Amino acid sequence: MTEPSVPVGSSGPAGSNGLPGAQAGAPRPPGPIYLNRYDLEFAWQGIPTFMKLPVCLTPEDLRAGAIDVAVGGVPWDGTATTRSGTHLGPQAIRTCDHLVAPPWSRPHLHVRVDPFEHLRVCDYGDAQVIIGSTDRTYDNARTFVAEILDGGAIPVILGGDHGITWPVATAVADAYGYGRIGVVHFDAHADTAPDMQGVLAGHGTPMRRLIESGAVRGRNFVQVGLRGYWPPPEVVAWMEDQQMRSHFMAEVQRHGFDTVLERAVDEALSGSADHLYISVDVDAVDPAHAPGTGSPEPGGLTSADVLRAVRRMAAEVGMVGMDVVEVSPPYDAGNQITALFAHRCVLEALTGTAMRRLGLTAPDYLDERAAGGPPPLVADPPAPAEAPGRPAGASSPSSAEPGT
Ligand SMILES: [Mn+2]
Repeated sequence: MTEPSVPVGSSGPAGSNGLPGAQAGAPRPPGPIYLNRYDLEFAWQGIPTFMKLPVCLTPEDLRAGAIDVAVGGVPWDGTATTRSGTHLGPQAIRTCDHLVAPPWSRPHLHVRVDPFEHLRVCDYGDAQVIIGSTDRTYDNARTFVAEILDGGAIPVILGGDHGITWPVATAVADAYGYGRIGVVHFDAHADTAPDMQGVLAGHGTPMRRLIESGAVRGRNFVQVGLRGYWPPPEVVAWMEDQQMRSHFMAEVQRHGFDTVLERAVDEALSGSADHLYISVDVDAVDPAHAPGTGSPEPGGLTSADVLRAVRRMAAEVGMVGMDVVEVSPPYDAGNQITALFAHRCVLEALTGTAMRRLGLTAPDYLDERAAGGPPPLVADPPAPAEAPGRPAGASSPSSAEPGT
C-alpha cells in the first residue's frame, strides 16, 4: 500500500501565521470532504475544487468514498523551454467553468449521459512541487498518482508542463505492468528529445524516458497531431527505430481525423498492451482553439476533434489514466479559452467512462436526438404511379379535386 502524503487524522504542518494546519484536531473518518457552503454553487464561487466536487486527501478517502475517478494537478513548469506559466494551469482549469456544479445536472447533450449520475468523482488536490528541483517534484508526482491508483480511482492529472507525463504515466505503468499500457498522445510535438542541454527530465523528453525505461513499448506509443519544425531528423529516426506510431497532421488532412483516430487506438492496444493511457497536450489543437500554451504551433487539430476523440476512447476501449497538460494561463485569451478546452477534455473523459459503464460502446455513439436522426439507408423512393390504396381505375392524383 502506498504511504499517504497526508495521513487521516494526522496533524498537518502549522501555518506560517501560527495557526494549526488544516488536519489538526480530532481524527476525522476517511471519506470525501464536501467543501461547498450551498447546494448550488458555480465553479467560480467558494472553494475552487474541480467542478466543486468533494476533496479526497488520502487513498483511504478514495476507498471510503468508492471514488471512480480522481482529478488532481501537478502545477510544475520548471522545464518549460519557451513560455512558462503552466504551473498555473491546474487552478485555471478548476475555476474556468461557468456552469453549475453537481449534483446539479450536467448531461452531455450529444450522448445524453450525465457522468456524475454514474461515477463518483473527486478532486485529489495537487502533487507537491519543490521549487527548483525537478527530480523531487517528479518523485512527488509519481507518488501522488500511485496514491490515487492505490485508492482504486482512475487518475486524471492536470498540468503543468508536459514533463510531468514521465512520472505520471510511469505510476500508471507501475500499477498495471510495464509494457501493459498503450499511450495515445495528442500533441504538436513528439517530446522525444534525448535530453535538454544534458538534462534528462524536461517537457521535451518525457516520451523518450517512458520508452527507454520500458514503462511503455515504443510500438504502443501513438502520437497524433505532430507538425511544425521539430524534432530534427535524428530524433525522428530514433522514433522510427522504436516503432513509435506517428500520425502527422498531413495524415489527418489526407485521410481524415476519424480514420487516424481508429488507427491510433488499434496501434496503442496491440500486442501486450491492454490498458489505454491518454495524454493531451493542448497544443495539439490549433492555437486558434488553444492560444494559452507554451509552445503554440499553427495548423493543428480542432478542439471539437480532440474532445470527441477523448470521449470515444474512454467509451469504446476505456482508459486507466489521463493527463491534460501545457495550459499556460498568462498566455490564454481573456475568456480562458484554453483552460476551458482542457476542462472539457476532462469532462469528455468522464462522460466516456460513464458511457462505458452503461454499455454505450458502439463506435462514435451518439444519441440520435442530438445527431439529427439516423442517415437514410436509401434515397427517397420515387413517387408511385398509383397512390397506395387507390382503387384500380380511380382518377389520377392530378385530376383529384382540390382539397382531397
Ligand atoms: Mn506540445
